[in-house]
Amino acid sequence: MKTQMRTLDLETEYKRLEDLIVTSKTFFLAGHLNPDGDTIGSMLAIASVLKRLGKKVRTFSQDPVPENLRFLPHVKGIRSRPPSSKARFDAAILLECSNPARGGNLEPVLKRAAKVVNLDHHKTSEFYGDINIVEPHSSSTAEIVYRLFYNMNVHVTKREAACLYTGIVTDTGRFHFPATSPRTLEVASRLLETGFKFSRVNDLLYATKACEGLKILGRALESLEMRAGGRLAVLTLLASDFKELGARSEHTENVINFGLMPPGVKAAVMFREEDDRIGVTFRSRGHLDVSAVAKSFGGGGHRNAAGCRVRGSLHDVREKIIAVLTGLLKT
Ligand SMILES: [Mn+2]
Repeated sequence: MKTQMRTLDLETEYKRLEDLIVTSKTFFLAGHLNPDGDTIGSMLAIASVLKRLGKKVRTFSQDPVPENLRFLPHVKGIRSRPPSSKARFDAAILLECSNPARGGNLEPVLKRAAKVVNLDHHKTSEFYGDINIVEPHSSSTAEIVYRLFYNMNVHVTKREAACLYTGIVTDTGRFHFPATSPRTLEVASRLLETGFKFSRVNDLLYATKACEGLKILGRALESLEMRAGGRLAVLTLLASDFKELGARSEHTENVINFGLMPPGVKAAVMFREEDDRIGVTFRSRGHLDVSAVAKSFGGGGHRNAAGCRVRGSLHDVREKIIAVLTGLLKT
């Protein structure tokens, strides 16, 4: 692995990856920790195409695939155990990993791989691969993978289309976020033309939720408080809420986004009372940088989406963080 200049010609990199695919026989595919729809969808689509081309493929995710993605074809083939120390691959393709550590403990297998490929759309990518296809303006890695298949004249099957569509629709928040481009919609349209069960995929992704998840959402919404003159929404979940409803913190995914819904809200914060800490999730609109707040409490994230876990009582942590956010919202 060597670090390369960011000025690499993208077309050349695509061509080099195509050549690598043609000349290689064994592939290792890995995504990032806490995998999402884009990581898993892209991985499964590439694995399927490679297998159709007669290649041997090993798919790997150190963390388990989230429950709502387990309907994807061949998802059970994704292993959480790293390959043995004897396993050697002609190519290792990393999806959505700004650096190899994002994929977990991949160092041993990457060292033994003849070539490492970095396929990503995050602008923080470190160009660690022998081949780097990094497109920060792409809505998703799935959109990049579609372009690769298109360049290779690969006909996309219904199942592969369902995987790539899942990547695009989840990463764009259902074609909602600013990274959604005319090209994104064009790719989605081409995928739809394959005739995969579009409505069924949407149903499984967006209209299916565990009872515990629904109940904890209800509890969180009931707790909604408006602060900072209506510019800050606060959601609070107690340890007793989780216990009573049989819910776990994974059931609270996306709950924070409801906090941004009341008109006039600039930021939302959710507090979860956990065993020894308070889990805090932030969302904001526009220029308000909640990652800076999260960072000052030992966490991190993006400008508009961040989180941290803080020691202390719910009351103290809550008041401290609300005070900081209220201060920021005054300016
Ligand atoms: Mn992505």
